[in-house]
Amino acid sequence: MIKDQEVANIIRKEENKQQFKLSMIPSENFFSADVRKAVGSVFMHKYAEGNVGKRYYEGNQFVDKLELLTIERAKKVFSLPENWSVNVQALAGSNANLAVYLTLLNIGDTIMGMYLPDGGHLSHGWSYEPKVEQNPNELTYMGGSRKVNISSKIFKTVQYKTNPNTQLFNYDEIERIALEHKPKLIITGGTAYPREIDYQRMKQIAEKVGAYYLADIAHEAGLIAAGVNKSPVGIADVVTMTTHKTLRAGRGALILANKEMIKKINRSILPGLQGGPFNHSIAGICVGLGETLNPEFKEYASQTVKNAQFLCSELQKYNFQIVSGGTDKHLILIDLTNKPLLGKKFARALDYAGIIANMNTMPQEKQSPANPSALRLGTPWITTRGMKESEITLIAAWINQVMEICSQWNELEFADFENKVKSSPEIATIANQVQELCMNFPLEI
Ligand code: DSN
Repeated sequence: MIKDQEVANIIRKEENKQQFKLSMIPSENFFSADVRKAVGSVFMHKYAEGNVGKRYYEGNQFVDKLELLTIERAKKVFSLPENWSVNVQALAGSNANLAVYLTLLNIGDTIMGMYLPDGGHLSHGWSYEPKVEQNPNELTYMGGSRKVNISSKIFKTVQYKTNPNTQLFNYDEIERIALEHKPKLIITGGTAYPREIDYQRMKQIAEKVGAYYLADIAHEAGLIAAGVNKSPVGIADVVTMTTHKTLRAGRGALILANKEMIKKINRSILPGLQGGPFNHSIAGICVGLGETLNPEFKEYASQTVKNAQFLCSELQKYNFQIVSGGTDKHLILIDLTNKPLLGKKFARALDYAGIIANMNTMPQEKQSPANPSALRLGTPWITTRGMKESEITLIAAWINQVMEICSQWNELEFADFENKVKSSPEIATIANQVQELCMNFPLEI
C-alpha cells in the first residue's frame, strides 16, 4: 500500500465505495487487475513524442513495440479494412474528436451533431442561450451565445434533435437539416441515446451534402467490438471512441480511419494538440483490447445489453417511464416527469441507498441541467461483477423503494431533502441490502 497515509486513506475509501455500492453510471466500468497493473507500469516514466519508429526522444524501443501491438489489436478488435489504421495516443474522447476536427476542418466551418440535452456530447459543438424556451416541434438547434465548448467557439454549429413523439432520430429530418445547413462534418454518437444509430443512413446523408461523417462510438465501443451492436467501421469516414466505458480497456481513446487520414490525424495529435502520449494508458488499453478478443467478452457484452433491457422492463412495472420505450444498449434513461422527484434529488437519494447513477437531461427537457428531468442508468459495471436478471429484479425494486420513501420530502430544499435521506433508517436498510448483494459479487481490488 502507499506509504503516504493521507492518500492511502482516501484510496481505501474509494475502494470500499466501489466494492460495496452498485456503480450504475453507463460510462463507467471496472477494469481487470491486469489492465490496472499495465496502467501503473514503468511506461509512465517515458516521453515518446512522435509515432512508432519516428520519435523525438531516444530510448523508445519498447514504447514502439507497445504502441504497435496496441494498433494491431485495435485493428483486429474492430475488424478494420486493410487500408485503415489507428491512432492510440489521444488522451481522451474530446481530444480525439478535436484531432479529427483539426484534420478535416478549417476554423469557421460548420459541424452538425446531436443536440446535447437529447443525449449528444459537449465536444460535438455545444453552445446555448440561457432561459430561451425551446419550441418542441423545432428539430433544429442553432446554439446560442454561451459557447461553452471549444468546438462551438471555433466552428459554426447546427444540431439535430430527436423526434418529440418517438424520442428517436427521424433520419429524413436530419437529412433536411443537413441539406439546409451544408455542414462540412456530420457527427453521430453521444452520451444518452439508448438506441442503435443507422450508420448507413447517416453516411448517405453526409454524402448527399458533401460532408465527412464522424461516428463517435465512445459509449457502445465494447458492444460493437463484441458484435452485439452494429459497427460504423467501413461506413463512417472516421470513428472515435473512449476505451473505458463498455470496452473496459482502461482510460484513453482510439481514432480509426484510413491510413492517409490517420497520418494527418497523428500530426493533429502531435504537434497539434498534445505533447507526449500517456504510454502507461496505452499499455492498459493494449491489455484491455486483448481481453476483448476472449470469447467471454462477447458473453459479457451480450449480458450487459440483456441486463439493461431487463432493467427497463422491471422499472416499467413500477410505472417508471423509459425514454424511447427501451434500449438497444447498455444504458437507459428514466423520464421522471410522472414521479415526485426529478433527477438531482433522486440521484442523490439513490447514492445514499448504495446505487450510484447520474441525473441527466432528456428529449423535450424543460428543466435546467442542474436539476434535469431524467436519471441515467447503465449496466456495464454491474455486469462485469457478474450480475444478471435476478439481481436486476432486486435493483429495480430498490430504485422504486427509494422513490417511494423519498417522495414525502420532494418539496424540501435540496439540503433539507438530503438531511432527511441521510438520516432515514429505511434508506439505510436498502444500503445494507445493496452491500450484501455486492459482497456476493466481489470486485478484485
Ligand atoms: N462523461 C461521459 C458520459 O458520462 O457519458 C461522456 O463524456
